[in-house]
Amino acid sequence: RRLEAELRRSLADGDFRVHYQPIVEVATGRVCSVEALVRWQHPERGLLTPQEFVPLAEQTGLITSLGEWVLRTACAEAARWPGRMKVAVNVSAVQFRRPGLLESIEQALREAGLPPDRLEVEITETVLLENEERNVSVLHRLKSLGVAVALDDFGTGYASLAYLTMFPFGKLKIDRRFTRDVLTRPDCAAIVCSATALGLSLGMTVVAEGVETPGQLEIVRITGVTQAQGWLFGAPMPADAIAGRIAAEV
Ligand code: G
Ligand code: G
Ligand code: NA
Ligand code: MN
Repeated sequence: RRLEAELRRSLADGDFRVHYQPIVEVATGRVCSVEALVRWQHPERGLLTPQEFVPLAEQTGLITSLGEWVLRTACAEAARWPGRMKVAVNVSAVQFRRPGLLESIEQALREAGLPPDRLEVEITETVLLENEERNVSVLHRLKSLGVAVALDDFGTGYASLAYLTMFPFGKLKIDRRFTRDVLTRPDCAAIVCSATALGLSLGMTVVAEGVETPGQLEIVRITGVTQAQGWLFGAPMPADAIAGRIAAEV
């Protein structure tokens, strides 16, 4: 397919960009972490979002090279930020299942000179569906390296609650579809509330994704959510913009 060839060429030509979205501490409103989100600066079609090319990158296996590039870029960028700001990088199922994942993470940290405790890896529930023993081992090895692992989009996949006891997650990210309706739908409010209680009682940091309004923030604050991410605090932005934002905070 044409798009596949273009994806391959853009990887070689350096047409991908990493944007960064702030994640704030609910108690203080201060940025504590930043999520790396890939973009494709397409030569003709402009800036494309992951929905437009990540599925194809996964089907073709190109997601592994792309993911490793995002990892190296995000670690190198984070190493330049003042303070001890963390960077979170998404790892897809295909990339996670490939041998050499840990080596590529260690190499990215080493090349950037970034301490491992400043990197977080975000995975979704679907990443863990196959090959349980290996997944447990990979996640424990990441933990012993000092790299935190976040369970992304919590509540939208096929995982069972048993996953929370099998894998050493430091962080639970409540999917933005629950945050969106937290003020208007009692069922969503109940899910945010229970997921937060569950995460906190298991010793995890709980993040509400997709916080867009002060009203939503107030609810998640009362609920006890630790950190929040969303347009209220900033949309994903280019590297120089996030660096300015971080510098203004420290
Ligand atoms: O802004 P947003 O459109 O960036 O992201 C859409 C989706 O793409 C999210 O589910 C996000 O997790 C995913 N995504 C963004 N960047 C990356 C990346 O570098 N690797 C992988 N595997 N997924 C990403
Ligand atoms: O799936 P993941 O959580 O990794 O990806 C984050 C996605 O959510 C990105 O596409 C990002 O642009 C988007 N996003 C971030 N903040 C908000 C928000 O406040 N509202 C909405 N609707 N989307 C958001
Ligand atoms: Na994510
Ligand atoms: Mn998410």
